[in-house]
Amino acid sequence: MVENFDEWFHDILENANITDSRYPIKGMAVWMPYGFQIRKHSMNIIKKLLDKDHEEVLFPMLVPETELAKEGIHVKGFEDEVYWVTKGGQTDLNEHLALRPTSETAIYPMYSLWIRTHIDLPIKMYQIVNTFRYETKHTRPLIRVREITTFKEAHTAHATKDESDEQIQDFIEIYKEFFDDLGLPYLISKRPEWDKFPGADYTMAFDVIMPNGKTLQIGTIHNLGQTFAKTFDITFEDKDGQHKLVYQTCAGLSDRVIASVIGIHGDDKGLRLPPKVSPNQVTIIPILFKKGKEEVLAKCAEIKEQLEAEGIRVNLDDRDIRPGKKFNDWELKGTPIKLELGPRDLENNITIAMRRDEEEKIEIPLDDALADNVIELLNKSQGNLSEIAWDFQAEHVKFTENIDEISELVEAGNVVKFYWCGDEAIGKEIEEKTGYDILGIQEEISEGKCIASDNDAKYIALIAKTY
Ligand code: PR8
Repeated sequence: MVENFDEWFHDILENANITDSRYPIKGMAVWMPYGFQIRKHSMNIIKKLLDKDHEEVLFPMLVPETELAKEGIHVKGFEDEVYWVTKGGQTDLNEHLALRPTSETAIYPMYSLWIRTHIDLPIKMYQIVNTFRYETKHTRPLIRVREITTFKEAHTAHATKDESDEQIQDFIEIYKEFFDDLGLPYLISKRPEWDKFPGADYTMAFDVIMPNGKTLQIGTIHNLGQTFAKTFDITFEDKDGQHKLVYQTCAGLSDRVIASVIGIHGDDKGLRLPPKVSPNQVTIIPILFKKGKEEVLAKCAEIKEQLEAEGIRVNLDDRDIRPGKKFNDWELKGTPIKLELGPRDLENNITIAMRRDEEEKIEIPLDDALADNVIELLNKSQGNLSEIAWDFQAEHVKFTENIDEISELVEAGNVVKFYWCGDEAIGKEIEEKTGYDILGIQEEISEGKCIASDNDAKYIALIAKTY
């Protein structure tokens, strides 16, 4: 799998019924039923987290050209990626309409109307929508798509810069919690100046290391300062009667999150889904013989009911096919726990539980404690997947003080930590010399020398091969 991760990833999407990429537009795929369920459960987790202090809204998908063009730096960053609607039926439109590549230019003109005084602040809104980016880099299902089907974008406005910086920290905490629920490890860094979001003062990013050693940016949080406030005239009357510009932030996640759940937890047999996002947390597989068939099936149905009553998502696979085939199917689809029940188990009043993340089989009594026992196994499975993934990350982040060593380390599948002075020209030189991307700054330091100059080091930075 590690040797040929891209092929593994491509095959699993099809075999596990996640997406179908045969839709006849490049970079746009169909969410298949099983994939759709994973998407739904992960979306529900982030919604719940955001709902605590953000309001969900829904803006139109089309943005007038005049609005999109208003913010110079922003539009420059996206101009090559915008799809345009230029006709309504046979009629050429007077004003071209952009399919949102992201929604700053749709939302902020409305913020300008809504925000009047300090009482209206802060504003914290989010929407989950599809966005469109005519990506020129190699497209890959879920990872780099042209229709981002599940773009979770949050947009906030504040009275002070401090509040906007605090909001960045809040988003970091929310995203951590979200990724923790998916068992995903992450590297957080402040993107270098040349790689920040178009129009942002600074960008904080979450990256994961995929099994092939390439990093994938799975979430970004941007402090927009007052750039958009100036462009869209978003002002408020403060307590002192003065009219001031707001400070803004935005943050976004996409289908890439699902790609990393699939890639990071998967193994040679297929998916290994964390219980919190798995469509079925438990799959019951009856072992049927002619004799006692009805009894076994009836017991399986009873178990299903018993577990569902405790809020567990259960699937009873009563298809008329060999049990071996069912085991393989659910191994491929990554159900966290399989419960096997045959006539002899029924006699002994037990079921055999198999965790997808471990080989061992466990006997569980079919009694009142069944649901509790299953929940305990689900929790262990969730924790174990997360631990394995964090261990993998820890083993694949290496430090060096020698620039010539970077290539060897990255080619061996690592992300490399190094001392950097923070100078943009030196940073770009490092990228050019190594052929990799500086992900960003992880922490500030006050000792050591820059890896590529005589300057004192100011930061520990990360460099990697990126998707
Ligand atoms: C913003 N505005 O837009 P961002 N395919 C899959 N995932 C993608 C793609 C793509 N083509 N492009 C980006 N992403 C801000 C924040 C509103 C919300 C994912 O930020 O351009 C990446 O994981 O950084 C990225 O971190 C996230 O969307 C947000 O996109």
